[in-house]
Amino acid sequence: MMTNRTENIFPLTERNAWKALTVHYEQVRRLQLRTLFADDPQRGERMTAEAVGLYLDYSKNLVTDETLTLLLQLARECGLRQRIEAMFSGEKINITEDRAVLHVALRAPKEASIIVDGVNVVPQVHAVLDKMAHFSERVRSGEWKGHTGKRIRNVVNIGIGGSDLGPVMAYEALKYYSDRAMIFRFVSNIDSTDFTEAVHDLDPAETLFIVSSKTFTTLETMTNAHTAREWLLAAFGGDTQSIAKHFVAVSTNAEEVAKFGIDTAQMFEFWDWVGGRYSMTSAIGLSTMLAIGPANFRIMLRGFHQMDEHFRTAPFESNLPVLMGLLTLWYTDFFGTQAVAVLPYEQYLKRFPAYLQQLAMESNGKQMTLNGSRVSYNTSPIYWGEPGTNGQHSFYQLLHQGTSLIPCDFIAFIETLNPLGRHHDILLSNVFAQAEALAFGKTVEQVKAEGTPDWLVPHRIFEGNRPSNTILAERLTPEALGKLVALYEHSVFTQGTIWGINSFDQWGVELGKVLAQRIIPELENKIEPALGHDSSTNQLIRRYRNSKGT
Ligand code: G6Q
Repeated sequence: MMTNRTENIFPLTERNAWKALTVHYEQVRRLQLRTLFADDPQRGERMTAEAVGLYLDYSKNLVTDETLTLLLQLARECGLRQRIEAMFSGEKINITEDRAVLHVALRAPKEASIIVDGVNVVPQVHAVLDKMAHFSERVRSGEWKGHTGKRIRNVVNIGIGGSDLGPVMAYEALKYYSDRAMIFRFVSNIDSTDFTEAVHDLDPAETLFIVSSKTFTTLETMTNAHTAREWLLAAFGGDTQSIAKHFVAVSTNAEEVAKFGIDTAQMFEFWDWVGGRYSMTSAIGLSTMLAIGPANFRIMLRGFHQMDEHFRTAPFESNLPVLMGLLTLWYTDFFGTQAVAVLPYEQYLKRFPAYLQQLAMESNGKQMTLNGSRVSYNTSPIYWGEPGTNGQHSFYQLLHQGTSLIPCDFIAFIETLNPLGRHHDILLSNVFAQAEALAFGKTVEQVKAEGTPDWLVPHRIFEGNRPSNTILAERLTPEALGKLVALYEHSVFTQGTIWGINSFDQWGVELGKVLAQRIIPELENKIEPALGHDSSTNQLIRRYRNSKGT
């Protein structure tokens, strides 16, 4: 039985730095970026930080040196340093699930030692990585054959949430490095369209399914996995021998894997101290490894590890995840902003915002502190975005002239992987221009000077003063992707630590799942069920039953 593990956290709003920030906010809230830049010509060079090959320009934020000093003081008062150590050393900081939080162990070098419940987990991590590498090589080389002797050309990952978003994002992000002779698909949704479309043009004899599920009990994943099993068996006249050649599992639950009919020798293991949304560097990354090969996968892990070490050891003043986390907190809690736009100017990162949605919002979308009392301040903002320049032609209107203040993270790479004429210069000129336009806008005088008629002037003003970070890296490599993901993981950790919440549970997704289980038989029963929901839910159920003619 779990003991009472609430933690005694000193109230955030009682911290000296928080109180000082409250006063300070009143003094600086009307500051203009135009003035800040005019008063300090070095600002754009000074307010930058660079580590492990990532360059962060945070000068276009609504902060002064004093703001940063107070935010950094807040991080110290909240014990961020100790919390980082607690995470890295395997303490059970996920108190509501009584678990360690050790995604950093997944990318630790072989010689490292991280102890959980008296056991060094690093050798286990490397043993699974080796097993994944061996398997990936066999599939990629064609040595691993399907049931009829054909080589595997298609890989379908079946998983959802943390067992899907990381693999999809990483596959898209690293497509340039992937084996183009192979097809990768990702099935997550319980909506049958997802599975149907994913396999409609695939030959079962050439298709490998990876059933990725930490628990191996998730309704969507198990339903899709059973459908996949039927699809395969239908192609092979019901011969269950075929399953061994076409199904592997990634899970922590060997018992359920065996029950499903997958030999546990074909199971790639991970552990309860890996949270779903932090699992892309575990065996959940098997599809990534199959796509880009074991060597590139290890390079990606190296990138993660470099950022992990930076986060753990760099002084907070120059610590990229700490700075980004604190800036997000500054806007969320003092300016009352509710969103962060993540805008990668890199087509391969098109699923990165979706990945961050889960990472940030499932981690910090909480209202209870670690000691079980309700917070009196805002926690996670909404993370969202689209790759540039597409977003510019749709929602950027609101970023520039809307009534909401939305801090933006621009992400760009100096070199493109696909040089084509002037494309990359134009792309990069756009990212720099957007950050400039948001920060400095366009004044009445400027608009008038263009000869704009008076009545049109108000519509064409850009008030500016809209904050952004710009993150620049050299080139989108597996290593750079690792650094970028770890940057956000640790920024989210920084925010959650200061808010005093548990960033590693997700009880908020439970209620809907339970209610759906109750409704399923009410939709399927041949006999009209007695419905005990509210009148709206009852009516929706009746309407569906009547229409489908149950
Ligand atoms: C992530 C969440 C959640 C989880 C899915 C899939 O942090 O825990 O998104 O990854 O619910 O769970 P399984 O891997 O157990 O199927």
